[in-house]
Amino acid sequence: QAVLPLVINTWSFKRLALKAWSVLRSGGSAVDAVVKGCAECEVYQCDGSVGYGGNPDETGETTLDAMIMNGDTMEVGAVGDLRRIRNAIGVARAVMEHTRHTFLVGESASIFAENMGFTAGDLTTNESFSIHRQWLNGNCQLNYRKKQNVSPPASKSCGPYKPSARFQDERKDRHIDIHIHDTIGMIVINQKGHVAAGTSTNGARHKIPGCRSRVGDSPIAGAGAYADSTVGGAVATGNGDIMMRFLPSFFAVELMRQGMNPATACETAIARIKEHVPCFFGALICANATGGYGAACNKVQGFSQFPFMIYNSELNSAVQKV
Ligand code: SD4
Repeated sequence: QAVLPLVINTWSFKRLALKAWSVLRSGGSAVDAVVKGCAECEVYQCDGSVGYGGNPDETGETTLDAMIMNGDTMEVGAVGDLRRIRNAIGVARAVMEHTRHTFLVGESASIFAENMGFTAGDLTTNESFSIHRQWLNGNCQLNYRKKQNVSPPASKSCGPYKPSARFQDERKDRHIDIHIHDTIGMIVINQKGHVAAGTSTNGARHKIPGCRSRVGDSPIAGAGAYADSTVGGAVATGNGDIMMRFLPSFFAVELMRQGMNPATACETAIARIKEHVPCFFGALICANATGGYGAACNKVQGFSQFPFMIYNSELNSAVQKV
């Protein structure tokens, strides 16, 4: 028997599960619930990894990635490297509902948002400023091979980057600090079985900025999130530079389509990545259209269980699970 509606989100942030549930209760759609749930995290800067003022890029600017997918229509709206606008998932929704496009990035996304009436402002805070200063003083060595004979940069950038054999090796299995890396991902299935899934994040800390911007997995359909109302939905968090190559959310939904239960679908999709990149940091949550759910993570760096929030009609409140 179906246990619907269902709200499920990555990590142990309760306020967005409560928000999404209240949106459903007041007659909102699954898309409304995901968008308003994730927006709650953008406002409250969950963990510093969502919304303004977190994970600055290597020039110190915070930029945002987000997407929303409607599992009834298979429409997607997404933004990557969004600047100046706090409500990234709202802009993603506007892309889905007001354009014939799927994914806007960088300045185009920001200008589109401004034209749609989203408030623009500086996404930097004292905290993100000081994270950036500390990184510059530490030689910018987190994401790139250490440059030879270079003192801490006075400039705002750590580039240019020259690929080297060593750099290629590191890329295959790069160690990423899990504490600088989170995405809010949410799946909502309403009473009628309509599925929506979405994500919002400020991405990886100290990513490459500007015209060569790094965009993570979170706004990519099938990587960060996927929804199909005939099957269910999935959302991912973790090292997007690795995870986007395997489209884990799409893969998990397709496994559920073949009859796999959500927990096993999550584990199988994580295991596929692990075959190629054993130490990647990442997790996936899945839900099927009858309200079954599960989660899996790659057990590395002392990260043995993945916390997520669940709210359904049986629990009748938002409960943290692992
Ligand atoms: C990214 N996947 O941009 C995002 C960040 C994240 O847990 O989820 N970290 O790579």
